[in-house]
Amino acid sequence: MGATADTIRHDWTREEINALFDLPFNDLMFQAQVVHRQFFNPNEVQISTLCSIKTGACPEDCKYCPQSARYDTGLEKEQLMKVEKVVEEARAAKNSGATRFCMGAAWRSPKKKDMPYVTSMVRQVKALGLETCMTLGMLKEEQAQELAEAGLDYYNHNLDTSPEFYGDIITTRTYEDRLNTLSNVRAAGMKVCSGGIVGMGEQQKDRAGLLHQLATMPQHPDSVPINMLVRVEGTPLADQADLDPFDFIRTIAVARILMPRSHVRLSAGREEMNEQMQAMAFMAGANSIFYGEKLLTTPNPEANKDMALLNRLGINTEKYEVEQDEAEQEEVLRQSMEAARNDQFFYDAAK
Ligand code: SAM
Ligand code: DTB
Ligand code: SF4
Repeated sequence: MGATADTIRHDWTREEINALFDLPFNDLMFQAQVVHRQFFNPNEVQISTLCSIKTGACPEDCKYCPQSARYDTGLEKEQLMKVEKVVEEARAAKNSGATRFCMGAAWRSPKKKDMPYVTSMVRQVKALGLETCMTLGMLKEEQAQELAEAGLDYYNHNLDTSPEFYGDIITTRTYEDRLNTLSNVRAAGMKVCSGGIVGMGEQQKDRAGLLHQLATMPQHPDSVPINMLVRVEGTPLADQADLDPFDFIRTIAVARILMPRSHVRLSAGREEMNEQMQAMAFMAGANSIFYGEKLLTTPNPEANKDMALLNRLGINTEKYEVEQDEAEQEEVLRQSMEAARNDQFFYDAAK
């Protein structure tokens, strides 16, 4: 059933997806490798660095999340980070080898007053020659357009799990809300990053249900993060039982087969995985990682350990080509910083 460029399917059925999950492990891995090699260089991974631009005190009740105001996880709540500080972190991420900078905010959705700041972050981070990604919660059509106009490359908004299991995890926003945000992001012309979390007590049919939703979208998400639950003390899922590591790898392999052209990200949870398991995830078709010592609020493997692992596996990092040279990028950065200072001036004056 080898997929080719003109046989990318959007009509996968739940039965077909369940059948992939039920394959003997080696058969599933083989199929995933065959598909992976048709669409990607199997020895290349894309690397993204995360930055929490607004931490904690989130009004939503996602049971896995250390940033929800409803659970006491000992997290200091913070204001929206200053644009200059974000740019500084983006520069450091670039210098340590990341090609995409993902900015996350613990919001239900951005408020009107936040938009000039976040669009200014996008312009300035982009001017450094990095790809930009944001995850700010739900977006209305106009907000998606504003971000797209600022040049945002990717928007991350996860479906998290199957429609059936979703209500056990989040009650403050619906599955439909999430699908609406994703279609607003697509309509605005940005790339979609959407995936989910495994290890929350869901069943295999829920992992199949999540991938079914993603793989039957009119256009597959360009990037599909598969997170393994990071169990954080104080959250309702803190004592969730271990997930069988092979079930995690199966989820990656099935995602690879269903969405051959998408980057599948071996996302949160690597701190708990040994190197063999990470290597197996790459064999199953994962070709992107979060890189840098911290995810949003929880630890991630050290950058030099990751580089050492990639070296040992003969895996190179994917390049991101920008059209401008360094001098032109610096000039764009200077101009956008100046524009940002003006925005700030008008914002402060209007307060
Ligand atoms: N507040 C925004 C939202 O939820 O849309 C953006 C930030 S939120 C932290 C982004 C994603 O991180 C969530 O959708 C979830 O998939 C993932 N996430 C959060 N906490 C996690 C955890 N403990 N383990 C694994 N993934 C997690
Ligand atoms: C995604 O799918 N995983 C990232 C990113 N998108 C924003 C977040 C993982 C968060 C893990 C828990 C934390 O560090 O707070
Ligand atoms: Fe808030 Fe996002 Fe965490 Fe849910 S996942 S509590 S929306 S920060």
